[in-house]
Amino acid sequence: MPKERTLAIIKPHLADSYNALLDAIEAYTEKGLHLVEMKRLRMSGEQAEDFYLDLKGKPFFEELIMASTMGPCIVIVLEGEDAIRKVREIHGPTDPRKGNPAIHLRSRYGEPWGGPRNGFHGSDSLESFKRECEILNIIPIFPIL
Ligand code: RTP
Ligand code: MG
Repeated sequence: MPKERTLAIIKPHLADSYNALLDAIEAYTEKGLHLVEMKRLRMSGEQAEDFYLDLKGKPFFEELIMASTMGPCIVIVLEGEDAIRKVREIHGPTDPRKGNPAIHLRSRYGEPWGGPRNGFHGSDSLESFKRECEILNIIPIFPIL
């Protein structure tokens, strides 16, 4: 299986937690993924609305934008075989209560169902990865060999 890249984000409410960051990096690298880039940035309202465009109109949309822009987040570009699926599996279900804290980062660190405050984002496809990098001005520097 060829290598691919994906974007993981530690959301602002969790971005000051070194435990969460170190735990996440350990979980990603244990699955054979490599860190390509890591950046701390604060999304503007415009960037967040664009990032979550497919969810516009949902009842939690405003809260999601607020939670995404309240402070800096940590953006991590990961590379490896099956990276997109692996990262989403490591994060666990959207609702942290539906996962297992011993296995899933969201269930370990996300707030009990607060929608936007589940702690982690992972790209759901290569197209989403590229789109998200563009919105956040991330240029993964090395081309995949
Ligand atoms: P993500 O994109 O952040 O990795 O999460 P996901 O694929 O598991 O879920 P998605 O449907 O893409 O939703 C994006 C983020 O919106 C918030 N959300 N709240 N209250 C709700 O029902 C609800 N549904 C989604 C979550 O913060 C989710 O990560
Ligand atoms: Mg998603």
